[in-house]
Amino acid sequence: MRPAFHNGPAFHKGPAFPIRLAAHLSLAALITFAVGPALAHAILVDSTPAPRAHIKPGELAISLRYNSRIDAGRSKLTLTAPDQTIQRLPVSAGAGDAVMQAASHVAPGDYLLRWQVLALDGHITRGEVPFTVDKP
Ligand SMILES: [Cu+2]
Repeated sequence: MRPAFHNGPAFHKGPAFPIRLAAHLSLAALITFAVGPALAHAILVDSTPAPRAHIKPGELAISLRYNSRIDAGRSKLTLTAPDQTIQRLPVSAGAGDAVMQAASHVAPGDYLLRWQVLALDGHITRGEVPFTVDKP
């Protein structure tokens, strides 16, 4: 596991205690109705494109899979293009709510995907997936 995949611990210092407590209480209510794996903050376990992958230009289907369920609606994904412009990509939930999906159109150059996800335990994690689009 590359460190860049999971720099969540810094976020654990984030919200003040009462906010954190409230978040956990409301999430506990949600969890009562959830059937699923044990709670954990989300760690990226698989991605398309893979980190440092070289891919072809054109339509790109992005898929990020985590070790636990995430709230895609409160997670976000940005794509930094070779010219350093940053675009926020609309995301949707994938299989088992542990996958975040998006799409983009890419031309040759170096890109950086930045993800930030909210897991059901109320913790936010984030990371980066750099990749390169080769010339056709
Ligand atoms: Cu956590």
